[in-house]
Amino acid sequence: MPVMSNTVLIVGDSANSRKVVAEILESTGAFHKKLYCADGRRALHWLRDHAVDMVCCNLHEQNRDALDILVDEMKREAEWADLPVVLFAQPEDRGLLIEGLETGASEGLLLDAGNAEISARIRWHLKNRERIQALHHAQNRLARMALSDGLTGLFNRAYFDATIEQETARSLRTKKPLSLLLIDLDHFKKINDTHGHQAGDRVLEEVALVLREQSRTSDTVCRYGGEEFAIILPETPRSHAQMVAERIRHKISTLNCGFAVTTSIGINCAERPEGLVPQTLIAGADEALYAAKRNGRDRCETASKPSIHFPDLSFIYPLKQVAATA
Ligand code: GH3
Ligand code: MG
Repeated sequence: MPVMSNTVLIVGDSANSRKVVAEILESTGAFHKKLYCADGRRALHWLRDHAVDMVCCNLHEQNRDALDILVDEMKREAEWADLPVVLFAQPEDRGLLIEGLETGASEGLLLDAGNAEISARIRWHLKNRERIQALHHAQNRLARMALSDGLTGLFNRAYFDATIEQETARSLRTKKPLSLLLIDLDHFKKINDTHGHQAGDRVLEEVALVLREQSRTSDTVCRYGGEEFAIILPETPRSHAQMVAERIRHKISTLNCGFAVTTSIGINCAERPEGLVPQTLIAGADEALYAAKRNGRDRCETASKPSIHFPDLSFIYPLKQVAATA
């Protein structure tokens, strides 16, 4: 049987109880590394610091509560929820194994079950863990694909829509400013028509690189539409957003694509975000972008109106008057 490259964490409250489990596991050939600890609390420390593929516990009446807590904690942490926990017990403690399984352990084995059965069950759980991990990876990859743009690797419009909502809510809560840049390539249709669609695609990739390089990790850089990009800048005042926009405009105008590439950028900032809604922030940036186009392109413009949407409360006044005269 080939030795598999797995790590097991053996939990038992005496050196002898750990040794018994270690010897049984040795015969399975499933582990190249064994870690040992005495109780559930230490087990959680090991799990935090080491990549472990399975937890095996020697269970008896005295440590059942501590191991229950360990299993419970593991099921609550997403990172450990799928880590197999195998309980071993003496034949007279079969009842404890059943209780352990009900608490959430993956397997309960009698210490005298025999090497063949133990080995088969341990290997099944390791394989099952591999399958679950592969599923998680596939799921993460799909989630990334669903939220990013295939050509530039930037976040896509769906991600932008969700993030602008989230950042607006955060900005309302923290009362910190929120800025938005809308960036549109100038006469991009002409670039496509003159140099071909593929050259146009390369320009979009180059521009995406500039946007990434020029923004902070806390900013969200998205492909908003065909040749339009958006950057959400949390906790960023107007003057800083203007500086970033100008830097981006300049960098793009100096790109070496074999032909001139320029952009127009619309900036909007909610300095005091009371009453802010995403639509107002976006509309302001959009108006500023069109002003940049109108004013000759290859330039940045900032929305003049504050990005605050105060609800119309005029209907309250007649009500107040009625209340006052009642
Ligand atoms: P303006 O300066 O007013 O923004 O003019 P423009 O030509 O950039 O704007 P317009 O909206 O007329 O044209 C946008 C062009 O962007 C048309 C479209 O074919 C091109 N485009 C959109 N998405 C892609 C893409 O993924 N790849 C390439 N190569 N071109 C794209
Ligand atoms: Mg354009």
